[in-house]
Amino acid sequence: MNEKKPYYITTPIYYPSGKLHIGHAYCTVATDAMARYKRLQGHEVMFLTGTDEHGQKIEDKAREAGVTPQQFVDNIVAAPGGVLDLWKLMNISYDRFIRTTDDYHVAAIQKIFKAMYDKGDIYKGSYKGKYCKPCESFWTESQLVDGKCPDCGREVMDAEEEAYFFRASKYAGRVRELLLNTDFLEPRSRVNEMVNNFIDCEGGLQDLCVSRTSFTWGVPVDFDPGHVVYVWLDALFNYMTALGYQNDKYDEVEKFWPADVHFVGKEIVRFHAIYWPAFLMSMDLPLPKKVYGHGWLNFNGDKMSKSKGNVVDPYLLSERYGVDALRFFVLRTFPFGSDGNFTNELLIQTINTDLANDLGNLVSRTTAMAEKYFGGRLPEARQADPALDEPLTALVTSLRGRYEEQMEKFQFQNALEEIFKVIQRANKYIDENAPWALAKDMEANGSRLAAVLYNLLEAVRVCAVLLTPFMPESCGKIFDQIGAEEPARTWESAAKWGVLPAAAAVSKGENLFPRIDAEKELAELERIQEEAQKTALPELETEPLNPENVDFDTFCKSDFRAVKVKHCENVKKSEKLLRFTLDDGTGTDRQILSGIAKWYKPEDLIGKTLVAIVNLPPRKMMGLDSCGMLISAVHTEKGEEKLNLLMVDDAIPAGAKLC
Ligand code: ME8
Repeated sequence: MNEKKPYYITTPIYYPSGKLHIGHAYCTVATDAMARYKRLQGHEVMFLTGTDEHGQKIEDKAREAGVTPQQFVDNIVAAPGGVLDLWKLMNISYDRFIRTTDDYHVAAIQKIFKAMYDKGDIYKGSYKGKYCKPCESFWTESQLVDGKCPDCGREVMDAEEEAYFFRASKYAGRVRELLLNTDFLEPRSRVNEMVNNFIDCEGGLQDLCVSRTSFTWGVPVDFDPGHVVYVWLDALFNYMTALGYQNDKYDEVEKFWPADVHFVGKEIVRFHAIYWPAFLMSMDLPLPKKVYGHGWLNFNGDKMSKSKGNVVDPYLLSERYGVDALRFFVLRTFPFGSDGNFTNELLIQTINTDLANDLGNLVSRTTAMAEKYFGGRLPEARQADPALDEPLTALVTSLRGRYEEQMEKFQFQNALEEIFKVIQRANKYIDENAPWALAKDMEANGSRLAAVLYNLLEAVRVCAVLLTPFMPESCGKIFDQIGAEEPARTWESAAKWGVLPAAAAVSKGENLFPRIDAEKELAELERIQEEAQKTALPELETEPLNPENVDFDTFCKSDFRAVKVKHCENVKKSEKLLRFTLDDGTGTDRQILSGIAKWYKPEDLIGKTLVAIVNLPPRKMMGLDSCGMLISAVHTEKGEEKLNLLMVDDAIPAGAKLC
């Protein structure tokens, strides 16, 4: 065993741009379980998390909120219900929390940027390309997917500005080797995607734009005012500045670098698996041992997103079922490397099956029987029955090895599966030995009954030791109930049998995982989540302005006219379409079909003066010609699409041109 060997593990540092949801908590809970597991093994662990506070998105949000960017991020990081609060609630045992606005980090980034510049790995050029504002990512034309951001699928805009570039191309060969010929990036399935899309693509790995001049909320490039350091360069180096790299605040680079593993979500694997090693190569620094790209948690099959109002609130769920149940659920149910689909049904089913039925029952039955039959203290005399006992003891004593194998591969789901096989086996052992039947004749069977209960307590103990990284609080309570003092809670003790003293004080405590009435609870959850969705959704949302210019001559070609509604009716067999007969001032009726039946009754529109574009080519809809388009205003209110036809003063004559 690597007694006290330092172990360094990190989460991504979060954008404090809004409330964190269960997807964010997923990675941090996984990192926490891993950190606790390593501590249990005896390693000296550094678990780093933090917040990534610079960039245009934060600057924009702060402006919208009418506060400075610093006030904005402070409010989300440190305020009640903020990031620090959530980690406290989720029992996250981080050792260090970095904020990229911390002075020591900012100064270190300036030094790093300058060093790369002096080396010639950062040079000044002009940036021309596409920019995705929400992702703060630059893209070349060829990287776009259907003209949109390949990460988030949103519109990108043209961008051109003087900028510094990082010579990523210089390191392409080394990064390619690293990805293809080592275990640096896992799961392995992510390697080809990285190499094919970003290195072996047309034009090879592009140099990366690493400074911006169009906003100011970032680490200033100290030798060139007006430039701020690109957020990803700033953010990635947090993993080293938090140890003291290029600063005096800490002095732990020697001890903890290179990191044992960076856990990151799949959409940011690109930054961690390509640019991060390239930056480190440029600075002649050792590379982290591993980057692990985990999957996403979706909700009811859909990507969680604030704008859809379908984010799952970890506060709400922890309050209802307990933090441990939630921590357990996300790691027990979804394979860490793949996407998972979070549903309320699955959550409740897992709590009921694994925690209430299997684990909860095992603990409460065992402790209740120890109390009932022996007043909570088992007698020394215990009569073994190898044929009945050994299948259980063998499974328990070999559990740690199987668990460790899975934990080392970050296969939390499988590690937990191994534990639950033992729990299920132990429940079966109760049925096989029928302690209640033995108890009928204590004189004859007392020592056999003591052996059965002792074996069960030992099985519970070993499972609780190995479950501790996942459910620290509940396991503490289990230890108390079975009378397991510190030596019986250790990693070493988890591979041994017979560690609990015979006379340990066992007491049936509170029911750790009460069974949930699924039907009632699901209905309640749905109601709460719908309610929350309504309040989470913005009152009013409008489409972002189109960043693309249209030239004036093209615009002038569009012929907008005032038109009067002579007749209007629903189109047969169509739920959406209304058929308008319009006076457009020419003396000949114009027919336009419009998909607005959801918002208007035909009779309410007769006689109104509307606006239409009249020189669009005719289109057939439901077998009818539509000659033009009515103009309406669209927006979203509380997630619901709203439409208002543009109506103008009735004094405006039909056919009047709008210009
Ligand atoms: O990416 N399921 O920050 P972030 C699983 N600041 N993981 C999810 C998720 C979901 N539904 N939604 C988000 C950033 N995440 C950068 C990191 S590191 C130097 C800089 C994960 O707040 C996401 O994949 O947008 C990412 O790993 C993490 O939450 C933080 O996302």
